[in-house]
Amino acid sequence: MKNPPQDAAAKEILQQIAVLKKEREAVILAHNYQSPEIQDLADFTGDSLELSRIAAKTSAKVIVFCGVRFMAETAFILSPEKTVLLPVLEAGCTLADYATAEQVREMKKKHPDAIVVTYVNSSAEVKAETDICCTSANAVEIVRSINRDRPILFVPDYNLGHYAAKVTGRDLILWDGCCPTHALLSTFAVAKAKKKWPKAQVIMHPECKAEALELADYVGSTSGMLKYVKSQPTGTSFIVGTEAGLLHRMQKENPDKVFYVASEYLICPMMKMITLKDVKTSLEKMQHVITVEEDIRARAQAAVDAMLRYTGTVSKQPPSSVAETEFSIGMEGKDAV
Ligand code: CIZ
Repeated sequence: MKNPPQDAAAKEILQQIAVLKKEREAVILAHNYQSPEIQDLADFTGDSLELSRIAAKTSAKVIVFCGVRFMAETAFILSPEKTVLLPVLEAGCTLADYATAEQVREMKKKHPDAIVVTYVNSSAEVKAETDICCTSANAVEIVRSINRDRPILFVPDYNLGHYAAKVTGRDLILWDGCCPTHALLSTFAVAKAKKKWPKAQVIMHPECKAEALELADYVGSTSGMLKYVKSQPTGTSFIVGTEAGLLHRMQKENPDKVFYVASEYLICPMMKMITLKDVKTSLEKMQHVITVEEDIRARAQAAVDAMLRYTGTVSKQPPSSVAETEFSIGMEGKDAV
């Protein structure tokens, strides 16, 4: 049951946020994994690719990024003239922490011909060592677009890399990192959910382990899953194998369908750190400002822009001082990077 005093308090905070947002000329972006109240408050909700595009295009002076640190960093990388705020500084990403710039440089020495493809779930320093970034929405497309005679080092998510390798038939050099939330989803848990809801389709995120993905009817990013469920007939039910925050948006946009989370453990503690009060305080005190040192930012921007160019959007920044990467000549497919 709802608690009326709490509702009144939340309403008051929401009003204060609306006033502050106007004063600061701010836009609020929320990742699909954020808590329902944060998703409902945001101007835009999406995956990291969609939010990167919005961050690159918005005319707002301040971006309040309700997500985790690498996402706020990416927004700053694309829009250094804006103030990017991360309401909770401790909201990090365990997957991103699996790779340091130093480790990537070491791997590049071992594989000097390799194209470095880095998942956006990575630090700015790691992006700066990268040829082209990808998200879970375009990892397959990006890998497929690289000339077959070039080896590919895929950083830092083993499972996403493994999935992209399987779909494209490419032999990738994989990094030993993972998202603990997704990697913990076992085949046992998925099989149990299937037994409980036998008519439901199983949709899963490619950060899950390969053996669990074998049980899926559809594999895709959060935006891919949202599109997929929309395309299915009224009354369809789904077992959802990704962070539970996505179910809020799925149910809101598809009231005619039924969603079950594949496991009660599909909760990323980092993604759940930001509260309404944090957003208000963030706008009030203009905290926590996320910046990236210029040399690193410019190199990271080249890698993010390479991805955005490939998927049809470039950041508004003037071309970075970083030279076009030589592999661009070797790209196959549509607009070569
Ligand atoms: O790319 C993203 O935003 C992540 C972390 C997951 C997804 O599939 O949206």
